[in-house]
Amino acid sequence: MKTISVAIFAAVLTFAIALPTFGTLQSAGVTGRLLCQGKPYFNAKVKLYDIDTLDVDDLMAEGRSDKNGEFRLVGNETEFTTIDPKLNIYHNCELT
Ligand SMILES: [Ca+2]
Repeated sequence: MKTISVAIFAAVLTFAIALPTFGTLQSAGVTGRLLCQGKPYFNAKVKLYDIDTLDVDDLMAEGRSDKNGEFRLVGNETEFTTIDPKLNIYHNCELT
């Protein structure tokens, strides 16, 4: 009985690891310019994710805004269903 339990566990693990290799490779990109109180916002961290409902969102790309406040991200993800991109912007710009 103990041998059978180990075999089942190994099969489930293999399926979970093999799963991301199926599906369709999809891409998403975003470009933008960040301003803080009308001035270019330099060095803000930006991250492009694919929102997942059953597990942690997938990070597809990350970067920082340049001296003009501009950024550009392009990333890929393999999914069975259509990817659901989201952009996170990390900044310290305070609106007054
Ligand atoms: Ca995903």
